[in-house]
Amino acid sequence: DLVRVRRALLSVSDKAGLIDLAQALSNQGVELLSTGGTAQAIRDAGLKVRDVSEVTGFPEMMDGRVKTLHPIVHGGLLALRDNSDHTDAMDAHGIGAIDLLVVNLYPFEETVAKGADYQMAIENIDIGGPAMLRSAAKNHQFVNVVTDVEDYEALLSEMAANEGATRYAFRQRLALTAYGRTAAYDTAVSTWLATKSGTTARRQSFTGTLSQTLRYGENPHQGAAFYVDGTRDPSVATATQLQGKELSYNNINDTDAAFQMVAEFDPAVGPACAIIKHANPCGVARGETLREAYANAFRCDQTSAFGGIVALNQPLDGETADEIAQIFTEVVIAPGADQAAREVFAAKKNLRLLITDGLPDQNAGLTFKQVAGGILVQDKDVGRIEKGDLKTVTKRAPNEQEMEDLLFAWTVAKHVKSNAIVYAKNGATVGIGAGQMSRVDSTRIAARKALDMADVLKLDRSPTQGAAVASDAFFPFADGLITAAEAGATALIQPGGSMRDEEVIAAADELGLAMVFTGMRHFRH
Ligand code: 93A
Repeated sequence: DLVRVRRALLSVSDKAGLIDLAQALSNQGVELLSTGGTAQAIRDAGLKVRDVSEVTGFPEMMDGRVKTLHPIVHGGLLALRDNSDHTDAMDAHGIGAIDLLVVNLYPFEETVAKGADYQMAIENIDIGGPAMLRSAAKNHQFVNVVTDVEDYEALLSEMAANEGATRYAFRQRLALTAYGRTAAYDTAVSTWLATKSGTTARRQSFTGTLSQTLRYGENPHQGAAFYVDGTRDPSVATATQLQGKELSYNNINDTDAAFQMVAEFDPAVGPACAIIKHANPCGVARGETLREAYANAFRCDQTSAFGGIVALNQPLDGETADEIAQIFTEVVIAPGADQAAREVFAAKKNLRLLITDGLPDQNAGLTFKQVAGGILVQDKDVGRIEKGDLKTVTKRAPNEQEMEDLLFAWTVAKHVKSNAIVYAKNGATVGIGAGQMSRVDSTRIAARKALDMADVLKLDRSPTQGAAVASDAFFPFADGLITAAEAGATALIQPGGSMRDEEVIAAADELGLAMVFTGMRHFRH
């Protein structure tokens, strides 16, 4: 199954590593063929190379749209070397075998990401490159196909280990990489066209490009990797890591949850902080300063915050970094970090600091969820409730502070796994109940955790006294509401729409609570 590499065609947009590769191939007596710019670069480095146009007898034409789309090229890639019909055709038409193809494509994704106009994007759709990659990959029994600059070295060591030849398994691995690349490429084009025509949720296919092979998945016995979809919206995928160990699978998941949560709070309105554990907030708060926002968020559940993920809606500063550095934190993500903050964290070698150039877009996008046999796609939950959308259903209407806390609690509840119950006071969560199968359990757990914090903080009453409570979906019975009232809550926000709304409202009136309906629900599973 060994294939000796004698003739190679190189056609690359990304010229990184090209000359080293061409030199190494040339040293081993491999004949080099190449297209315009690639041939020029190789020639400039003093190496011998033949132009594809000379081999095909056709010039590159139509602004390069037609360069390699020729039977001499595709015949050389596709011919079965052990089939006499094929070799006869090669002889009859002067087609020479090509046993190594090195191609990387016009940078379509990068061009679009840079905000290129329509025509510019269209010109960056590579046609000849993917055609050759697919031809060579189909014929991997005889042909090596390299599309990833990172595989140049792998190719050279494979050849070095086999006296200038490659083994079948190696070529097969290259072929699957090539098809993965062309599939991702076409999906990027399709996705871009979908964006242009405004039909994002109806894309024909989805793809991701391998960004990082992870040490393991959710647990050490699970293999894992991180694939990115090429979108440039600020996120854990596009963030720059300034320090700390490599992110783990769980870190990436939790950091995403944290950053999406904190992005609900407009930095122009004021600082906000979210602390996340296992994809659920364990403290979210606003503050006069970023440091205060962190401190307020931390006070919600100091126990859970240990080893958590912290997200901020404004660039990290020194005094906030100081405060965060008081306990063990896995990851901090923020839209920037000043010099003082970087110096504080430099001493904390294990802390991963990620910075972005903004906050995620909370007004658009899609979310994906894998189920056995498929992927569920939906619009991101961009639902937002303002004061004017609310309907007061109790005799008492919320006062100003309650109203503010209701809207705050509601915003947090959107990012808590269902059934979600959030108690908030003075712009900070004081109790969070997440992920329970019964709503009343979430209500109890949140109140119970707040009591625990009262112990830790040596308070003479529970922080839920006078709090506002948000429920991500309607209370099916009055029991949850009664539990919240027993914990000292005075106001509630919930979608409404239960068969027993009347009963729940009556209970609220009896307890002197103020309750508003949103008419919108925020399930999150
Ligand atoms: O415009 S194309 O779709 N038409 C072609 O026939 C063709 N052949 C190779 N683009 C084509 N290529 C691409 O040109 C390769 O995929 C590569 O990205 C690029 C290399 O061009 P140059 O060697 O001129 O820098």
